[in-house]
Order: sequence, then structure tokens, then C-alpha cells
Amino acid sequence: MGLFGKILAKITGTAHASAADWEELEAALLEADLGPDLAGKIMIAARSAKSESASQAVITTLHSSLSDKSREMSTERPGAILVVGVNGTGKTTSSAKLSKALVDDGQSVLLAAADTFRAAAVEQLRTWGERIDIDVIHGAGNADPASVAFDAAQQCLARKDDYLIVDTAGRMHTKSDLMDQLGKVKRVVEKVLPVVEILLVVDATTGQNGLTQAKIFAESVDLTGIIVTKVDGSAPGGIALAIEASLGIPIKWVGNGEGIGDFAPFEPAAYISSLL
Ligand SMILES: Nc1nc2c(ncn2[C@@H]2O[C@H](COP(=O)(O)OP(=O)(O)O)[C@@H](O)[C@H]2O)c(=O)[nH]1
Ligand SMILES: [Mg+2]
Repeated sequence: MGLFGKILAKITGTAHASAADWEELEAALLEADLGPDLAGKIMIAARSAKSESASQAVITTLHSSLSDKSREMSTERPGAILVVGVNGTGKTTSSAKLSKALVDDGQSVLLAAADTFRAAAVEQLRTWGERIDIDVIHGAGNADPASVAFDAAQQCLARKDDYLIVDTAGRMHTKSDLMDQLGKVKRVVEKVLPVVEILLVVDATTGQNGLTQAKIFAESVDLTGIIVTKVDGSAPGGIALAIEASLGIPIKWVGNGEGIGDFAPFEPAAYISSLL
């Protein structure tokens, strides 16, 4: 039982909880990266829990803060899936993992290496593509990301693949450059294929900064889901729940390692219980 388990056990039966216990609970909620808003909401629910135990109120509030939106991937095909997020969060790795998951589910997938600002990023996706036997469309060095994405969308259509997964760039000189570029990638792809998902990759180890990132992306593009990565490390992973509670964007996938199979659909109950 972690720190959380101990404090939850103590406050089961609120009559026995002391001021110090409540403080300990609040500290544990913040340490789990749930953020001040969600932690505050949980504290209110736990303190006012009567018949129900305080620890049950914590779990219930976490569940009820989650989005009602579907966590399933869009079944509209052919369709394009844009994978977006800040550099280093795990976009390229998650693009590869997601393609493998869809292929294993019987879909055909084409990958587009649209982070053309870094040669290493294109190479990284091509290497994954070779390993998992999925074709990767890329441009010449320094190609325009939108032109690579457009070319890939046309090929996806011509080959009658189910999904095109576009690995995008995460860093530009300015935030508005990055958002303009993403908007352009989306517009050109839409000339060929509907963009059925825009998935934001959030690194669980970045803590509350993840919420700031999510807000910035959500202002510019219509995010349809979150991929939370690196929950295999020391990160508690509460940041993903904080983002979902704050922005209403459903977590769809969880990355829990560097391997291709370290990836699974988000299961709220299991995630919450491992967090606690
Ligand atoms: N432990 C762990 N590492 C991950 C996970 N996802 C990605 N990584 C690692 O994080 C680093 C950055 O990933 P990458 O896909 O290149 O990020 P990008 O810059 O957003 O494309 C790489 O070393 C990946 O192997 C994960 O779920 N768990
Ligand atoms: Mg990358």
C-alpha cells in the first residue's frame, strides 16, 4: 500500500480523520499530479462524505470528473489521425505503437513522417515502420510537413488503407509557428481524407506542465483524445486525469514503456486504482 493507500485507510470513516489527516490527503492528491482544481474538488467531496466513506468519495469524484465522451477510436474510414504534442513527449513512439495496435485489430495503416524539421525524427519513424512492417511516407530532407502529409493522404486513399497516422513536429521557433503548421497540415490532409482524430500526447513525467500544454493545443486544434505516456516510470499519472477533468478531452491510450507493445486503451477504473 502506497502513501495514498495509508491515508485513504485512515480517513475511511470521516469521524476519525484529524486535521492532519485531511492535510495529508490533500498533499497526496497534489503529489499524484491531480492538480489544485481536481484535488480541491475531491477534498470537498471527501470531507462531506457521510454514509459513504471518505475514501470511496475520492474514487467516486475521480470517476465523475472524467469525460462522458467515447474513448473508442473513430471508425470512420479511410480517416487521418494526427498525433500532436510537445517534443519528447512520445509522439513518434506512440504513432508507431498506435499503428501496430490498429493493425493487430485488423485495420490497414499508413504512417506519415511529418516532423520534417528533425532528420532524426524521420529516421526514427522509418525504423519503427521497418520493425513493425508498416509503410512510412516521408519527404526529402527539410521537406514541408504539410506536403509530406498531403502526399501521404493521397497514397492512403490510393492504397485503400483504413487509417493514415501523421507524426507531427513538436517544436518551432514560436508557439504560433507551431500552431500555424499544425493547422496547415490538417487543412491539406482534409482535402483528401477526413481528419477523424487529433490525439495529444502528454508525458506523465512533466506533471502540471502537461495541463498548460494541453490548454495551448486545445485552443488551436480540436483535440479528440489524449495519449498519456511514460506512466511506467515514477510519474503518478494524475496529470492525465487533471487534463481530462479540466478540458473534457478523453484519455484514449496509455503508453507504459518504450516497447511497441507497451501501449493499451485507457481503462478508467484500473488507472484510478493504480494511481491510488
Ligand atoms: N518509459 C517510456 N518511455 C517512452 C514512452 N513513450 C516514449 N518514450 C520514450 O521517450 C523518448 C521520446 O519519445 P519520442 O517518441 O521520440 O517523442 P517525440 O519527440 O514526441 O516524438 C524516447 O526515448 C521514447 O523511447 C513510454 O510510454 N514509456
Ligand atoms: Mg518525434
